[in-house]
Amino acid sequence: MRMAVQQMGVAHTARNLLRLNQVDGFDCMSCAWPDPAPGERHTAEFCENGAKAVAEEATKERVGPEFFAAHSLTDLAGRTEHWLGKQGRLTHPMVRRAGSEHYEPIGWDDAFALIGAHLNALTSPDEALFYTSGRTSNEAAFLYQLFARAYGTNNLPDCSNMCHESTSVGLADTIGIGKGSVSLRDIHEADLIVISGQNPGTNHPRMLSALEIAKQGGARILAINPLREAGLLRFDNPQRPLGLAGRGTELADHFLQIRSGGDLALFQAIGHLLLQAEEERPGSVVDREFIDEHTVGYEAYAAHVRDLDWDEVLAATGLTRGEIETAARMFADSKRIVNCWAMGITQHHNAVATIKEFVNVALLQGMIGKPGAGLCPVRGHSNVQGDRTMGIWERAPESFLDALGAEFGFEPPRAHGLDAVAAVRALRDGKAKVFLGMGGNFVAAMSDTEVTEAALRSAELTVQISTKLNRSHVVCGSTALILPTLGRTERDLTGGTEQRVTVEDSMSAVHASRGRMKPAGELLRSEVDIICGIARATLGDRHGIPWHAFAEDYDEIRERIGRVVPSCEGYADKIRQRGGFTLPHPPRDSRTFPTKQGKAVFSVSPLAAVRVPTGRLVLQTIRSHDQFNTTIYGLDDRYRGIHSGRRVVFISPADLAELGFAAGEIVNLISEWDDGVQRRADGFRLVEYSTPKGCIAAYYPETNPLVPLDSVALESNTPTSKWVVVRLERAGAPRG
Ligand SMILES: Nc1nc2c(c(=O)[nH]1)N[C@H]1C(S)=C(S)[C@@H](COP(=O)(O)OP(=O)(O)OC[C@H]3O[C@@H](n4cnc5c(=O)[nH]c(N)nc54)[C@H](O)[C@@H]3O)O[C@H]1N2
Ligand SMILES: Nc1nc2c(c(=O)[nH]1)N[C@H]1C(S)=C(S)[C@@H](COP(=O)(O)OP(=O)(O)OC[C@H]3O[C@@H](n4cnc5c(=O)[nH]c(N)nc54)[C@H](O)[C@@H]3O)O[C@H]1N2
Ligand SMILES: [Mo]
Repeated sequence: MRMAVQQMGVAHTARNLLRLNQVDGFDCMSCAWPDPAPGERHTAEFCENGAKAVAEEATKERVGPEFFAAHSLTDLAGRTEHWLGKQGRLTHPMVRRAGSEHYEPIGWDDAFALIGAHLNALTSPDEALFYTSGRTSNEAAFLYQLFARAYGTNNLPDCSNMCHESTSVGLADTIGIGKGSVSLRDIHEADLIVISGQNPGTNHPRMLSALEIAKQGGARILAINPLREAGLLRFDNPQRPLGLAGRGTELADHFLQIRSGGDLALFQAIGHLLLQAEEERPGSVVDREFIDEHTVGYEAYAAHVRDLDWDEVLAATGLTRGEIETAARMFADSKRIVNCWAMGITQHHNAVATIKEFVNVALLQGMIGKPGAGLCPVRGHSNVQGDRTMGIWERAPESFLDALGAEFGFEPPRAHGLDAVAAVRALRDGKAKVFLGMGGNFVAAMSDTEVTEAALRSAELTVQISTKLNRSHVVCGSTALILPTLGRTERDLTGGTEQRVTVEDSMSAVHASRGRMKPAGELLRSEVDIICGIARATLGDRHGIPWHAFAEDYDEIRERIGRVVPSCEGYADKIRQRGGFTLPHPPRDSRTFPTKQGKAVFSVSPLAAVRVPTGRLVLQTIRSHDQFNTTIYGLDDRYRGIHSGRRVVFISPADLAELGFAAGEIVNLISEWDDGVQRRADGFRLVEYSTPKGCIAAYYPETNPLVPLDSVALESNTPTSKWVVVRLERAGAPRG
């Protein structure tokens, strides 16, 4: 509340927060956790971090032409992400002309014409990149991919490439759809909830309410994490005033303090133990009927995990056999298991294989497509799942492209486009020249900051459609545009009527979102309006796409979504229903698995613990309680006991002793990657912390300079933000 009132004032705070996640209000932009059914919502259906996200957007501070006249690009490039974000909302379209040290105002039509001229001058449409961050509405996302494809490219990298891409790949291969298979009700009804690689207390606080309901119904919770995250172990429900004062619910019944990257080994061991338990008590653990009817590959999987190398498992996980056996017993004794995960799983080299291992264990026990059970990847950005549904995907399926082409009368490009990592390489190598960012902060969010910054600086044109100032405006192409846009909280009067947009949450529920606040400036335009402006200036009447009509009435866009996007028939009508509707999910709805094989797929992955050379540590890069991705709300991380600073490294007492450092010392981090490039991040304070030996943690984005561009997850190409091998150097020691 303190942060909200400081930024928005008291009246705005009250008005805004009470509309958060209400049926007729706006969707919270702080995470993709679903809302309860319309009749079951609280008056205050938001969390502390949702309130901070709203306050950040509804701030009274403004960044206009005077600001840019006063601050050169060199000046701004020296500021922190925290400082940039705190300057306030962007209010004017601004241009940086080639060679200039300053942004200056530009009219909307001139800005659109400038973009159109650059795009039309490219040798090939594949020299342009159309990035999307997951806050973008379904309507804007649908038009953005339509525009990119009508222009001629599938280059649609998005934040998902750095986030849950490993989930999308792993689930699509095994269950036939890259989305989670549970509803909120399933969480409430589960008897075991497994939470791996996720810090819900900070990043999905409303999930804790669901966990609390489950616990009251008798569910047990198994938490798997290198860190003893506060929200996992104990929780005071802030929605219940009494909960705040009390000790709260003890959440986790069993906690496995696993080594980074050890989850694949752990889940193979659990599979092994479940098969063993089944042999001892036939018919009690493994769901034979489900396996026979709905899966392929069981025999090969069973043979693989029966032959388990326990030494490798113990080395990879850092756990004892007893701890793993306790966890396996929890699986064996449960009838309804929900398995949740987030970035601690997806941002590893072996992420896709790990997720397939989650699927293996779920299939073994038949935990898909029945009440109280399923797979629950917890998405990050509030509409990242919806954007993908709408076609923001560099590898959209042929069937989607066919439907798009048929609806709009053009032949979409068929070659796969570039993802986030490939986009940086293309800019670096001079193969891409124009970068458009629909939201987000690509420069700060991407790995290998120095490489990414140089790549963006080499662009001929960068365009950022944004609400707030960030590093991607400051580290820009020779010509650069900032196009200020409305946020979720704001009234959208595009076309002269009050418009609303739609979003999809982590559990495939789609619903409307409508802001009511006065926009931060008179010149702001909606994302939809801006895309239509750019499209008209670039394509003119090409293909006869009615950009003007789309911007006049978003129902026109929804009509087209209904005709192009699978399972969205009648979209415009369906989203008028109170609370929206839920997209079909064949495995969840009917135990049908739309894979190549027509069944759910057991898979076999090799198990080998990765040994890190002595004196080296594995760094994971995480979020503090006071940030949203690259937006830094404040410099504290209350739950981890950190105040007034972000350049800290969490390290175990054992590593401190072995490496000869003392808590409180300042160190530099040097990344070890075999390509001859020195990657370093200097000036971090060592904080003694409970984390497995050899595994350290520090905040993102400050540590992104350490993540090599080529260090990616197999198959999904996601940067390995949770696995960076580093060494520590005493600050002040000679470099080299
Ligand atoms: N307030 C707030 N909310 C947010 C965001 C935010 O920045 N702020 N970001 C949003 C976005 S885009 C996303 S993707 C989500 C991110 O939500 P999270 O995934 O919860 O975010 P991280 O901070 O990356 O936390 C990763 C967790 O995984 C653990 N971990 C790391 N490595 C391993 C491992 O090898 N095994 C296991 N089992 N655990 C591991 C870490 O200790 C940490 O607890 O949150 C969304 N919500
Ligand atoms: N090292 C490391 N790197 C990571 C991660 C990690 O854990 N470790 N996590 C990765 C993950 S999970 C993700 S999702 C990415 C995030 O990558 P991004 O999504 O690109 O980054 P954000 O910080 O969420 O973007 C914030 C900016 O979005 C703009 N914005 C906010 N609201 C709106 C809106 O409504 N409309 C528009 N048009 N713009 C808006 C504001 O200008 C703000 O500055 O980062 C990834 N990078
Ligand atoms: Mo994310």
